[in-house]
Amino acid sequence: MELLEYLKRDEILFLCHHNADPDAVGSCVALKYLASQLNSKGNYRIVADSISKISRNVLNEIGERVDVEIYPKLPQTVFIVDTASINQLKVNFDELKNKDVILIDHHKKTELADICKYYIIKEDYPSTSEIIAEIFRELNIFPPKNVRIALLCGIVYDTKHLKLANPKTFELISYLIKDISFQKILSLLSQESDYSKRTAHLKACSRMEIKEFDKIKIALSYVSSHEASCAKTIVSIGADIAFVVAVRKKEGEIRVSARCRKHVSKYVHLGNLMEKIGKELGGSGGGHSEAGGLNAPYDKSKSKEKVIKEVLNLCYKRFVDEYKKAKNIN
Ligand SMILES: [Mn+2]
Repeated sequence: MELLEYLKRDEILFLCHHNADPDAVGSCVALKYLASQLNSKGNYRIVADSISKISRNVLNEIGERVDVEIYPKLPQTVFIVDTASINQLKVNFDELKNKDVILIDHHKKTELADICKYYIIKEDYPSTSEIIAEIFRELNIFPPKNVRIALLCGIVYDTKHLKLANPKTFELISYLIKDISFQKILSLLSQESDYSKRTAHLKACSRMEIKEFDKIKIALSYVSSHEASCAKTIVSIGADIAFVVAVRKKEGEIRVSARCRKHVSKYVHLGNLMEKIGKELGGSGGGHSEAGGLNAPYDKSKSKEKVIKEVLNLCYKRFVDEYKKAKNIN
C-alpha cells in the first residue's frame, strides 16, 4: 500500500480542517497511531486552526492532543484529512505545494487533489473515519481502545448519529466497538447547544427571506457566526434549501453555508454548486450533495449589508440556474 510508505516517514504533520470536527480529529488520531506503529522513532503532530467543542470532549476523554496553530511550519510530509478545499486550512499554500501532500477525505474531489502526491477520496463513505477504520482492518492491526473511541466518535458524528450509515458503516462499527459502550460514544457527542449558537439560530430565522421556485422553498439568511448550524436548523424546520452567509469583517472573509433536503440534491449537488459560487466570488468551496460551504475574500470597499445581499442573490440565482438545467425547465 503506497499510503504506508508515506506513513513511515520520520516527520509528519496531520492537518485537520478549520473548526475540526470529531471525524477530522478521530481520523487524524488514528492515522497518527498507525504512523507510530510503523515507525516508532517518528515525530508526529496533529494541527488544526481551531477545534470544535465536541471534538474537545473526545480529545479529553482519550487523552490525545491537537495543536491549535495557524500557518504551522510544514515538514516534508503533510497529511490533509477530511478536508475538501484549501480554504478550510490556514497554511501557506506556496510552501505546501512543494511538500509531499497526502489527502484522505470523503468530500467531493476539488483542485486540492491536484497538488497531492497521493490521495484516497471516497465520496460514497459517510465519514473519513470509516476509510481509516477499513485501512486498519485490511492491515490486520487492531487499534487500541482510545483510537477506536476516536474513530467511533468520527463515524457516529458524521453519519448524524447513524442516520446516514450504510451497511458497511455497521460492519466497521462492530469491528471497532468490542468493549466500548455505544452510550458512551453518544454521550461524548451530545452537547446542549450553547447560548451563542441558539442566539444565532434565532437571528437567522428572524432575518430569513423565503423564496419559492418550482415549489421549492429557498431560505436566505445571514448571521455573524454558526452559519452551518443555522442552515441546518432552517432546513430542519421546513425549508427545502437554505443559504446562510456570515461576513467576518475583521478577518476580511465571507463564509456561506448551504444545506438542502435529499429531493433537492437529486438535481443540484450542493458541493458542486458551492465550489462554483466560491470561485465566482474569488474564493473556494465544496462539500457533499446535501451540505456545502464556501469561503471568499470580503471586498472592504462595500458595506456589509451590500455584500450580504449580493452574495445571497448570487446563491439564489446560481441555484435556480443549476436546478433549471438539471430539470430541463426554461
Ligand atoms: Mn467528515
